[in-house]
Amino acid sequence: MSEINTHYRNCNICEAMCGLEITYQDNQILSIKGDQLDPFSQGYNCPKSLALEDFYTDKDRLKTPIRRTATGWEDISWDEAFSEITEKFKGIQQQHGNNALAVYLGNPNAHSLGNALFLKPFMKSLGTINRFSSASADQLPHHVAANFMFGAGMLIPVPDIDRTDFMLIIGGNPVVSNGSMMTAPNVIGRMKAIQKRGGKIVVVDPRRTRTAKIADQHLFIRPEKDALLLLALIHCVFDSNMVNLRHLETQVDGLDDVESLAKHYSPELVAEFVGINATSIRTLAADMLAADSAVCYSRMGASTQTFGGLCLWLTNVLNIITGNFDRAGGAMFPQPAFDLLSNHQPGHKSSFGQHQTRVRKLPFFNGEFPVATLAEEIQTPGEGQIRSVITVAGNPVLSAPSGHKLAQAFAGLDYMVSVDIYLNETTQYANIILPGTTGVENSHFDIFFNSFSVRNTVKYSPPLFDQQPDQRSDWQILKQISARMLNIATDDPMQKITPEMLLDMELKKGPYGEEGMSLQKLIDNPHGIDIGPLMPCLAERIKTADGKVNLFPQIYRDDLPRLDAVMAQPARDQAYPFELIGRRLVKSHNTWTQNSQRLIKGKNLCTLEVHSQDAQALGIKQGQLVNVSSAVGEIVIEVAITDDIQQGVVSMPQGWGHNQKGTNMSVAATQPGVSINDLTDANRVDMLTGNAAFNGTPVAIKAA
Ligand SMILES: Nc1nc2c(c(=O)[nH]1)N[C@H]1C(S)=C(S)[C@@H](COP(=O)(O)OP(=O)(O)OC[C@H]3O[C@@H](n4cnc5c(=O)[nH]c(N)nc54)[C@H](O)[C@@H]3O)O[C@H]1N2
Ligand SMILES: Nc1nc2c(c(=O)[nH]1)N[C@H]1C(S)=C(S)[C@@H](COP(=O)(O)OP(=O)(O)OC[C@H]3O[C@@H](n4cnc5c(=O)[nH]c(N)nc54)[C@H](O)[C@@H]3O)O[C@H]1N2
Ligand code: SF4
Ligand SMILES: [Mo]
Repeated sequence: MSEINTHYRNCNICEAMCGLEITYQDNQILSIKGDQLDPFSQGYNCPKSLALEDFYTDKDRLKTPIRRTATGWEDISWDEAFSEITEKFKGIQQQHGNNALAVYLGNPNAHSLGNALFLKPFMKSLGTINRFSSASADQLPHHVAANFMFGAGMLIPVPDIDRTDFMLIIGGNPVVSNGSMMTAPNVIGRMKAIQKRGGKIVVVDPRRTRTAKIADQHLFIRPEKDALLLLALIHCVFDSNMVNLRHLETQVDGLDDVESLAKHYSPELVAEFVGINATSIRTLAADMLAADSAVCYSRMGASTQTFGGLCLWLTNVLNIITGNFDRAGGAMFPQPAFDLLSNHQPGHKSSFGQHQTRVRKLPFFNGEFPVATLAEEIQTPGEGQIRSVITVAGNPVLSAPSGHKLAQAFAGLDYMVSVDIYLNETTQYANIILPGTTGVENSHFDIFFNSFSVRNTVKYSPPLFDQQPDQRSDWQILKQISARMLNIATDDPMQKITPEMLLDMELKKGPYGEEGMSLQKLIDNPHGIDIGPLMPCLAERIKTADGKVNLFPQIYRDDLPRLDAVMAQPARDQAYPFELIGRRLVKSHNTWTQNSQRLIKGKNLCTLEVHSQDAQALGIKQGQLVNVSSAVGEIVIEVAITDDIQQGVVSMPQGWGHNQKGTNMSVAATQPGVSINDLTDANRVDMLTGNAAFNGTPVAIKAA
């Protein structure tokens, strides 16, 4: 046995980028703790990070390629797998055109240095425009707003949580999720610090979440009415003559147009629909305006709904007109050491709507189509039909809207491949599964989350354990498929490129390159390097052609009649009188961490939260099983009665439903839960952006 060693790395599970201190001996992990010396997370870590050990040792995790046979699965060599896959892909593309092959990219890609760097050439080598990803089940409206207002989809303003005096959180539960599109390790500590310095936090959510419970004020809102609330808040800012663009006075176009629009949406007009009375709306606006600095932060509750596009645009508008943009304590742009915008020319023509999906005509953006359309694009015959799919680190059967229908679509494909570590609800339909290394076996650098971070920091982590000779990392798998698709020889110099080489190049060319930023510098500083708080930088970073913020892009103007129409509709669907929303749990991450015993042990948490008065009216009791149905599906789930949810709204966790035959996640199967996406309807989308609308899915409930 060798001696006990210590390794420092960032956790790769969620967006918070927590620094970890891991002690190990030979190839065994002994302990995982928060790294006190990480300048950003300062010792914080959450219970999920301990499971990095479990994913590493998991007996169910795949280590070599497997191929589906008539009776089960067989191990095959990497070479055989790559040969078969590329031969099949080429055959299908020759016969049906390049776009007959589609790619689905899941969330862990964003947490992987190698995947983030090699997916672009991988896509190019496949030559298809059919890319789908979890982004359109998540944050697409954020990117669309950034694209049209600031000229680049990745130019995302983040709340300066460490300096703000007033934080309005709309549809986010960062105390549980640890923050999203807002990388902020120990977000709970950062929130408490707002209150300690005399600031205030207000949460707008149909559920009294853990975040709402620590906030100074919680306002229950009806699902999917946030755009109306935001318009009313903007109305109040104009109404009280408090518009103040500060240093952006000459840099914002469209202020007058926003003013004429907002005139119409008084708090009195929207109150009934939103479920918040006009006085409370006016007080909320006044509180925000009275604070020295303030920020409105909207997340999943605002983006995964039928008006996600409008919500994220209006959130930016509110921050801008209250003088809380590009300013300490407001919404600010990070300046990451690896700058994804370094090659982005101002005035670059956006790809939004360049193509449309074949069946439903939803827009293409940022290299992809909405995942809500994937099943129909596979199942609808005709020119351009998708016949083959490769999933990379994604589980859309559980994560995409109407996932159960996507399962049927996958079952009918000519050929499917999955790059994944588990035989799960999605990968079971693959002909071949290619398992990459994961977690502590990989090197780590957060390309994306540094771009959404509340502080500019930078950190690289090498792999903790070497990969075994018969293992491949995801990026090696992607590269090998690319090379074979393009018939590139194994000794081609391109084949020698590693993620580290590309990272070093980008760091040197990035904003701190001249100050000596490089991979070596990061290797020499294993706890990470603090660059400092976010700085005003709009003038340098904005990518619109004229360098101005477009406060009222045309696409939103065109979308507003759809919002107005809502106010003319009856509030409830007669057949499906309840509105279903999702919830995240502290100890699970999306669909894939449930094979860790330490994370799933304990009582069943996959329950349907129902308000006590609704339960009484329905005659249902705590712990009872109920049948929940929607326009597309039906599940049976245990009831949890609570008053922490708005009447008429019910909530269940997302990411569950590990009860399917044909999967091999043995621990997850002991506490399988049911899938919320057997109920969510792929036909419900934000028509503007194409993002899935999970929130407010109409459902009916009856005793099972
Ligand atoms: N109803 C509802 N649906 C939702 C949501 C919701 O709130 N409500 N949330 C949405 C959101 S925000 C997201 S991001 C999506 C997530 O959607 P997905 O990305 O499709 O789902 P994940 O559970 O993240 O799936 C990760 C997959 O990657 C595999 N995996 C894990 N680590 C690795 C690795 O290192 N390499 C490889 N190759 N594979 C790996 C896992 O086995 C799993 O199959 O779900 C969305 N779906
Ligand atoms: N523990 C844990 N952490 C995670 C994840 C996880 O699965 N588990 N997933 C990670 C991922 S991929 C992401 S994208 C982030 C998401 O991070 P968050 O957005 O913070 O997470 P959610 O819990 O989905 O928060 C959405 C909130 O919106 C509310 N809501 C639902 N409908 C509406 C509505 O119509 N209007 C309003 N105003 N609110 C509404 C819900 O009640 C919920 O509280 O979390 C990340 N972190
Ligand atoms: S909060 Fe996220 S990044 Fe931090 S330890 Fe937990 S899972 Fe990992
Ligand atoms: Mo996500």
